[in-house]
Amino acid sequence: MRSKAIITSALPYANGEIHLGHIASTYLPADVTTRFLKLKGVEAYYICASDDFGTPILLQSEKEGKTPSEYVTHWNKRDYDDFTAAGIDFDFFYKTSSSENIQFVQDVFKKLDAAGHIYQKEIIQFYCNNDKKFLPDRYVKGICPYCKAADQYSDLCESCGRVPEEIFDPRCSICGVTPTKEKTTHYFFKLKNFADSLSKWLDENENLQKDVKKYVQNWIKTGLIDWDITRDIVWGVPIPLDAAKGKVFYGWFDNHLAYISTAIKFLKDKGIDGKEFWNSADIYHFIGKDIVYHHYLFLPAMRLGINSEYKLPDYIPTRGHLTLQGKKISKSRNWYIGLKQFLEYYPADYLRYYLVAINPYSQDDLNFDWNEFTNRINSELIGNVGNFVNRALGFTKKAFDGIIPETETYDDKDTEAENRIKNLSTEIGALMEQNHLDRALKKIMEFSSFFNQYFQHKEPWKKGPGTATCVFLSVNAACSMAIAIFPFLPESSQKIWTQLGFAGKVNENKWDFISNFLVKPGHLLGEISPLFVKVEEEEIEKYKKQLGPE
Ligand code: B3M
Ligand code: ZN
Repeated sequence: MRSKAIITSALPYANGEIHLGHIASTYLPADVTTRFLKLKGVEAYYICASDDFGTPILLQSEKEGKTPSEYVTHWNKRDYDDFTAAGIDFDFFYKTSSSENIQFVQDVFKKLDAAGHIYQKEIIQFYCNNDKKFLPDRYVKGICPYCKAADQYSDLCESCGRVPEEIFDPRCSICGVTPTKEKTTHYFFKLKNFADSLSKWLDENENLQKDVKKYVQNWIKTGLIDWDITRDIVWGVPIPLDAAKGKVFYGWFDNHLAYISTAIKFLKDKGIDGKEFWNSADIYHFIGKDIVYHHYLFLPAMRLGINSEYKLPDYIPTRGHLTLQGKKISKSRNWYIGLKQFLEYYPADYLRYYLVAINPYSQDDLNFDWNEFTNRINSELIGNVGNFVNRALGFTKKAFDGIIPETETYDDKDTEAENRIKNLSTEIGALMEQNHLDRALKKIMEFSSFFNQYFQHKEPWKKGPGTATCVFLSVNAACSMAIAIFPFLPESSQKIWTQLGFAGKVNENKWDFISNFLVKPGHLLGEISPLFVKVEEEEIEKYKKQLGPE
């Protein structure tokens, strides 16, 4: 672990609201990790931006009668607000259409070009004589040549999931007219040049997930294809060549460069040399498994192509997709839960708890199930953590006026409890460093469960010998938990911290303080109240019905 880190998560398209699927695979794991690194004393920054360019966005803004720039400004703000409400705490949230990114992308292109990694080629593209424009990607609709589904985009069939080589019965998606085929000159990035260096980088980087590396290596073996990085549309980063007037870069050429340009801009505003920081930091890019190709091949190849002026990522944590009640999330079929909507029902910490708990560090898909959500929140978060903290603090308040007593001698059970606290920071810390956020959270639950039993076993309400020790250790266990759950459940963590009678913010602590017995004899607790409210089954039934038809 380096003393500096930059964490990014896949940039959300400025094209619609954030839903639970987005949160589960990238934003939440990245947020939890950043909060952890900061507690560890790492100078860590979580950087993100809206992904503003591309054909779908241009098309949608045209449909809504807005300029693309108005359109993305709206979604940039809305997405940021929704993230913030979920406790996703970016250090900086910017946009790929920023002047800084445009400049940076153009510079990178010039360097790649000078190094011989770019070439031109004449290609044939659909052209609409009615709208007088080239029709890339979503501008053409037709019949999928594979599954024969009608009304599919030329770059993706939503019915069978394949990318049609050539769509049948093509139509301009704006006016419905059959397009003609015209010649146009496109710029290509020679991805093929990088087969060996990419393969070497994958081999040598121990921090990348093994299973992902394996199939990426396979792609390299089967042969890489050069990348068409041009679009004949008006919305994008202009290609900085006289001969390329009216052409812009394909969105996947500019968007991941915004990881760097956004970080540099943020650091510059803080008076920090961005390049130096980047190159001495651990670089994390959190992604979902559908964009492995772009992040394990295209992104590193482009960085290699400019002589690793900005170093390649150290970690690309890749997770699976979220399904909803066992079915694929689909916005068009209304089978999704918007983040904003969810947060009107339940606190962000409930969502964060559940989505981390079911989310392993792997590419396996995970499933959001309303009943499971209810059970886990009620029995684990409330029945275990909420119950223990409330019991330990509540009892101390009642029996000792909230003042922590001096300890007496320790019996075996007390010593075991003491050791649990001593070991907690290293135990969970190790799992967090290995990206196993779900296992780390589970360890905290086991810790809480142990202390519930310990408290029950000690029966302090009988006021027998050992009561003071039990109270001292239990309150300190609650304190350890307050810090340990901060990356996962920041709001609840702060509540415990305040109830413990501490002023200030819980994240002013260091991670190691989890094991430091911060609550001393003589300390006075704050006001105690229940941390959580139960999830009611009737409500859940109501929310289930709000999903689209099954
Ligand atoms: N905007 C969203 C996606 O495909 C896309 C990610 C860009 S990351 C540089 O998930
Ligand atoms: Zn047309």
